[in-house]
Amino acid sequence: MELDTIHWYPGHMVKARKMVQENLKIVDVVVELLDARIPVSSRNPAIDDILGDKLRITVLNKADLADKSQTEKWKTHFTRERGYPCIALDSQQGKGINTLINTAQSQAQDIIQKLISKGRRPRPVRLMMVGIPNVGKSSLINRLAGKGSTKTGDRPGVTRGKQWIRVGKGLELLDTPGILWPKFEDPEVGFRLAVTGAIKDEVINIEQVTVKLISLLTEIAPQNLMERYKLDKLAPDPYDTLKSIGAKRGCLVSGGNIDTLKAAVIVLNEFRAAKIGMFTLDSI
Ligand SMILES: Nc1nc2c(ncn2[C@@H]2O[C@H](COP(=O)(O)OP(=O)(O)OP(=O)(O)O)[C@@H](O)[C@H]2O)c(=O)[nH]1
Ligand SMILES: [Mg+2]
Repeated sequence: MELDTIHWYPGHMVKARKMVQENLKIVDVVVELLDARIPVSSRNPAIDDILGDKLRITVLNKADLADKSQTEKWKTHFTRERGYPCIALDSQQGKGINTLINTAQSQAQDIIQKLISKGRRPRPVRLMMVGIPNVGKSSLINRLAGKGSTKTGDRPGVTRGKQWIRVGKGLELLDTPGILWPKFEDPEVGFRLAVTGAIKDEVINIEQVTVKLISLLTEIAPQNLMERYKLDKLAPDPYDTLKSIGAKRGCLVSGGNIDTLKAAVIVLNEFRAAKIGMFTLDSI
């Protein structure tokens, strides 16, 4: 089934990209957040071009929602084949945060050493987050800004008007993350972004996306679907499965018909919360 076209606005992309490029000049390390469930689809395709040879750490965020063995494979891929340190994170619970802090510090060690060898005072390593909407940039910033952190305020001169958050000793973080849009001309990428919540629900057709999701799950994880919704079997047509789920969950409209939109919202939310299972949709 074809999904309706999802629109994005090139104007926004250009503006966001400019802002990232501006901030790139004042940071040492960029933390590139990807959604662990879709490490390819959640990447901005121009990221390599934008970041150039800037030091970079790839974070597979929301790892708590993804397939663990796939996350391991993706970590190896990014670390060995692309040559960036790659860390799996759960920014909601803070799992993996210390590894990120240590990695950032060792990444930028040479930069700080160079300052010292020139007789300058060592300064904290400066970080910036970048990633697509909803990938968890703010959650990660809040996590890092947790206990013991303080806003370091404006720094006139070098970084006019920028707010830095001190993350423990020797590390600080730009408080405004860079938003980079994904590219979803490919309907399959659009589907993966929609189903994981990267695209606002207002601009997607929830029923269509969910029917496609049910079709996918029928193929890759029928047992999970049947167990979650207490179904004895799955129908050949995923729309019929959606109706059965609606019936099980009491999604009815007057006349006894199934409210399929209501059922779709339930399935989509439960999938996003990994209640149906932990899935990685971009497989390696
Ligand atoms: N399960 C889980 N949820 C997460 C994680 N990180 C973020 N979230 C949730 O994902 C949603 C989006 O997180 P934000 O931190 O607001 O994402 P953002 O990248 O700042 O989004 P924008 O500001 O819209 O670009 C929130 O509901 C978070 O609670 C994670 O590691 N695991
Ligand atoms: Mg945010």
